Order: sequence, then structure tokens, then C-alpha cells
Amino acid sequence: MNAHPVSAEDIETFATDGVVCLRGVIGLDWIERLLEGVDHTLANPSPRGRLWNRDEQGRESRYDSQVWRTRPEYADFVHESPLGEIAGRLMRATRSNFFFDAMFVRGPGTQFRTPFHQDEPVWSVEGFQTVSSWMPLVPVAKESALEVVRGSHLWEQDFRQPNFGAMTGDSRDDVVFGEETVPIPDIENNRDQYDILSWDMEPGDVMCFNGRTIHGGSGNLADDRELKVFNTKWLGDDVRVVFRECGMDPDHSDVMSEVGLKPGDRPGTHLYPEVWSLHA
Ligand SMILES: O=C(O)CCC(=O)C(=O)O
Repeated sequence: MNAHPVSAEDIETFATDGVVCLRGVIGLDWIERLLEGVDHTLANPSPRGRLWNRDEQGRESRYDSQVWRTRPEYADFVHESPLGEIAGRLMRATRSNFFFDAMFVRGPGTQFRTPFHQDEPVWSVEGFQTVSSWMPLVPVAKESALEVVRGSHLWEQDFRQPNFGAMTGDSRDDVVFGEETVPIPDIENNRDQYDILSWDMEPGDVMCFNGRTIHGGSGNLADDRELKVFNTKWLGDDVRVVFRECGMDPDHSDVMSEVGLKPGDRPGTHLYPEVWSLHA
């Protein structure tokens, strides 16, 4: 048994592939509490709640974020679950700060898939040591799970990311890259040219990926399957605040400024708490 919740092999896989799927690292008591939280949030969306998609049959894909500041089960999970340490060790960081949460909920049979994209280029921070931990709260089949392009976190080209503001119709999410930027490759229509990974996952499993790893998908659900995902995002030593002219998703520039964080600062304060430290 490992002394730590991740093995040396997991850490190496995360470094080379930009993703690792960890099995059974989150206790089912956490999953039960988070499911209660998600049901509550669905009925009472936060100001960051969005409808991502509603298809002709009325099947919906919903998103919410920063819910950890609305209910204790989420806040407890951020502070007390093993994920802060898991992320810190995967990043080979000396400390791990919580960044934000994102929940993704799709009704039974929903086909809608998230377009392939990278996260870090649209965040209000920049840096290589980041972890996005995609954690299904219900069983999900490989063909309906999030997909990632193996090794894409190491690609040096900066890409024009899809504008999720256009998808939600909400200008607060707008990120509009200049026409001079290089569009992200059309992975969906050229799948055989990419090394795409996804896994059958059970509650308790977590897919951890670098914020620069290209990812997309989910959806494509069987008629009797819904999908509820709670994702937490984590930051390591080299991450700094940045306010991007193209826009940010989610845009934290106002709340960061309110607590005195400015470009170049390492994220901290009660908004981005340090949850794990190698030397603690
Ligand atoms: O689950 C999804 O549909 C999208 C997930 C995603 O983009 C993320 O976790 O950053």
C-alpha cells in the first residue's frame, strides 16, 4: 500500500501524458454528500450557473461554479478530502492551492459533448503546475466520459480556444481570441490522428489532468444514464495571477482585485486557500 494517495508511477504518468485516472481515491461518503449538494445547487443555481445546452427533446446540460462558497459539503470537500494532496503530489509542487470548482450535469440520454479545449489559457492565472480533477459522482461509461488528448499539455503552440460565451449566450463567459491566433485543431473530425484517452469510471475514481491538456466530450449518454460531475481545480508553485485582454472563463479578475491580488501575484487569500503543503 502507498504511503501517499498517489504512486510514483501515477506522478510519472501525469507528467508525461498530462492525465492520470486514479481509482477509488475518494470515499463514497464524500460522493454521497456531494450528490446532495449538487441536487440542491441544481434547484438553486448560483449566479455562475449556466445552461450549456438544451436539445430538441428538452435534455439539458448544466454547469455551475464556485459553489464551494455556497454550501458546507463542498467547502469541507475542498479542505478535507485527499484531493489537495493528490493534486500537489501530481504537480510535483511544494504546495497546492484550491482554485475553483465546476459541476457538470447532463440528463439521461443527453448527447451534447463539450468542445475540445484547454483550460489554463482562459483562466485568470497562468502556469504549468495545475490540476483539474474530473470526478463523476455516478458511474460513467468510457464513451460518455471526458476525453483527453494524451501529451497535449506539452504542446508549445498557443491556441485560440472555443468561445464558451457563444455557447451559453452569456457575455460574461466571452473569451474572444484575435483572428491572428492559431485555432485549436479540429480533433473531433480527425480523431484517428490523435491519441485520445478516456475511461469507464465509478464513483470514487478521479481523472486528473493538467490545465493545458486538451479535453472535451462527455455526453453521448445512454437513455437510462445521467451524468453528474464535480471538478475541483488546483494550483501549484509556478502559478501567477494574470488578467487577459481576450476575456477569461471563469473571469476572477474582479474578485481577485477585491482581495488585493494583482497580476504577477501567486494566488492565495481565503479565496484560493493553501490546502496542502509538502513541508507541513
Ligand atoms: O464534463 C464536461 O463536459 C466538461 C469538463 C471540462 O471541460 C472540465 O472539467 O474542465
